[in-house]
Amino acid sequence: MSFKSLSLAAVAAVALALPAIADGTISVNDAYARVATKISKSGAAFMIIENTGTEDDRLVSVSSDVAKRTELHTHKEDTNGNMQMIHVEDGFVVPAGGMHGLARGGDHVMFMGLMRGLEHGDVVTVTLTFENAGDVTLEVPVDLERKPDHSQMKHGDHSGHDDHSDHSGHSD
Ligand SMILES: [Cu+2]
Repeated sequence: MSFKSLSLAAVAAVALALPAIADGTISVNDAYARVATKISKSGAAFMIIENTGTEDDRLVSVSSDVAKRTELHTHKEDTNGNMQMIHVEDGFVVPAGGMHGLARGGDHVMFMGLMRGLEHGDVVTVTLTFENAGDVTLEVPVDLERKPDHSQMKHGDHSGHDDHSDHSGHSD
């Protein structure tokens, strides 16, 4: 009996811990958004996009009602060695059976002209549009405590803060 309730609890815990949005072939993990300050007019979001399908897919655009414009960006070094952000019109390929990471210093979702100030713990709704999978809408928590980290696939690395509220209740 206690064994059964224990395993049920374990199942529930796993379900709650799943941040992924799946449409069958695309799942998004470890999404978070950042702003430099509470009054910043721009911000960015990062995540791991996984393609479990058998065909390559492509993230072609992104939208959000949190900003006047939301674009797919990357960082490129210019001829003077300065890092510049550029709008990637072609989007990002997510290979079949593979993943594409959006991370600080690299590819990212860019919010330009934020409609409101974002604070740690806020949640923004972002819709990713894929060439094959279509729209994937996710609730992205604003996480201002996350350190830049190039090994984001490493799990069990959440630094003890627990401000994940209930992210159910999509607006559409
Ligand atoms: Cu950008």
